[in-house]
Amino acid sequence: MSTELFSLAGRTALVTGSSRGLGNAIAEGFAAAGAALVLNGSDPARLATAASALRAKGYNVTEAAFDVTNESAVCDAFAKLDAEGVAVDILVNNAGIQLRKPLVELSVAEWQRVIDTNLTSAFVVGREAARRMIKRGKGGKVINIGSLTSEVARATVAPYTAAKGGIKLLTRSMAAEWAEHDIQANAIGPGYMLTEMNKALIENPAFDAWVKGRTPARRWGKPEELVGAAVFLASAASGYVNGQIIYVDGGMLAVL
Ligand code: GCO
Repeated sequence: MSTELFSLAGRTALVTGSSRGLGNAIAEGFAAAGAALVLNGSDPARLATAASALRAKGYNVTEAAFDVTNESAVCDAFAKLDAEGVAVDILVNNAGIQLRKPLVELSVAEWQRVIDTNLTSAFVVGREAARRMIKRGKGGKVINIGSLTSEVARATVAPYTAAKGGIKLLTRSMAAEWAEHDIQANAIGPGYMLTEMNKALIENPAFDAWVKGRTPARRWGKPEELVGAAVFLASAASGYVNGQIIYVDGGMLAVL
């Protein structure tokens, strides 16, 4: 079997929230598979640093600094890419935040900020990308980043869980409407990964022990361990895969 099946050569991938963490790891994996990159982040300085690091490795990187929760900023960013002749073939809706707080202490504003960042943004950015993919008539790929909390809940992360549960069914909704345009919409559900967002958990001995005990692999996941699933879903190898979520979680969801 040719590895061409997994090549992203000639494709352009936009990964939201790709200045660091899971998004940056996925973006670098795409570049190594041949894709040109559109990196996104809300902090222009951090985005520029991330872009420089990838360019230093010889990769083709465009920077798109925009806040995924701001619809007009998203639309302006896509209009700018249009003007620059940058056509997004692969979209990864990765941008997300975490807020750990009991429901009874949560404000509506705090709830809304998580929902807007982790779920609504995937709809808005996905809509803008899909409009262009459909118009171009060459198909495309949408990969939404879910979570273990797309399936199960953990106390104190309710807005994140509600958003990630929504991501699972938004992915299926995207598949329902866009598959006929040869756009495959799927998701990846990372397990407990070694990221900045999880720093407080990683550094908490009791939580660290819980993750290692609860996960069959007996360890946290590394961001680069998402690259295989991401490249699969971004490549021709997944041309007949729609509406699925692939868990990269060391087996945590598979066991009690
Ligand atoms: C938490 C973590 C989780 C992980 C991940 C698990 O507070 O429980 O942040 O949400 O980040 O989403 O799949």
